[in-house]
Amino acid sequence: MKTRRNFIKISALGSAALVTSSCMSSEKDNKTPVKHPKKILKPIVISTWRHGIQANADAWEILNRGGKAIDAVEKGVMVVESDPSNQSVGFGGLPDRDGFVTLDACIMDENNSCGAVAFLQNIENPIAVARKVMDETPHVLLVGEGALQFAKEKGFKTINLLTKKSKKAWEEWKMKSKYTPVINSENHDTIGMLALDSNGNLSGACTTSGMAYKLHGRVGDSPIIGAGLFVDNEVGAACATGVGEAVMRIAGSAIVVELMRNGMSPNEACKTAVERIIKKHKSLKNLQVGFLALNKNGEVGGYSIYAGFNYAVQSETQTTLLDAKYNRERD
Ligand code: SD4
Repeated sequence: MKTRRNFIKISALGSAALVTSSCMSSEKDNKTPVKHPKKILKPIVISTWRHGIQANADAWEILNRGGKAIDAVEKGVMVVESDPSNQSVGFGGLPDRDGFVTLDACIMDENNSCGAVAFLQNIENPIAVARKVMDETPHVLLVGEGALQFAKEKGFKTINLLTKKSKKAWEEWKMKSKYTPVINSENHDTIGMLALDSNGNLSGACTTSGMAYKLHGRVGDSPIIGAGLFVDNEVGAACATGVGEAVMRIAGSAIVVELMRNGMSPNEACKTAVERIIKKHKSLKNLQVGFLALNKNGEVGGYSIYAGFNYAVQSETQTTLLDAKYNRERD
């Protein structure tokens, strides 16, 4: 593991502190107000949860030397995919109810190009396969055996993704679970990452082993463009974490971007999307969802149903973990 950067925890700062806001001032004659454009905070990278701190650090190495957002987000999330101690993403992820670790990932750049893989097994870095789908095929999404075959053709090595620790957790789950997948608001922590590079271009990546002990074959929101991730270089980017079924039902990340297009701040857009999920579900028991957003000015925001969602921010001036605002405390 690489050395972590100096790290300052700042709670619930919100986007305001990150960007110099627009101001009105007077021309020489003191009559005509001139609107100064917002100072754009770039480059900047943000990602979901505490594991985003290290991921941001890796992405920052690219952004800080003037590299592209798409390369930064791919490299950034790979560090979490490859970390065996992380049981919700990539290698070491918790398996489905039959003991298979199945991975979902997608990536999207400033040209609306995108690539994704779903239900992919035995590959350590699904995001890199998604990038190849984007760059080297006319398609957006490959799944299962076909995705694996494609990865092998592109030279990816196969490995066993199920670590001893995750196998043990699964065996314990089997003893008490009666083979029934349960939605548990703690058993899924995707990494979604959004970046704005020094050229002002946005990209995003999202990767996960999905909900622990899910039905074999289940695919969540994370590889679905518009649900787990969406980027529109004219407006902003968004990603989601939490119960993927709820995110897919409202096309979550696409909605967040559209709300920003209509003038909302990243925080307001995430909040409005969460409120839509709340409205559409009769029961919110264990239904944790969090959205993260970044706009063209480098403003960031996050919002979740329940308290507890946080996200990491890295810019020239900040290395922080922010607690997202939320709708309610846990039941
Ligand atoms: C899924 N959304 O598979 C993913 C899991 C997750 O934070 O995000 N966790 O439903």
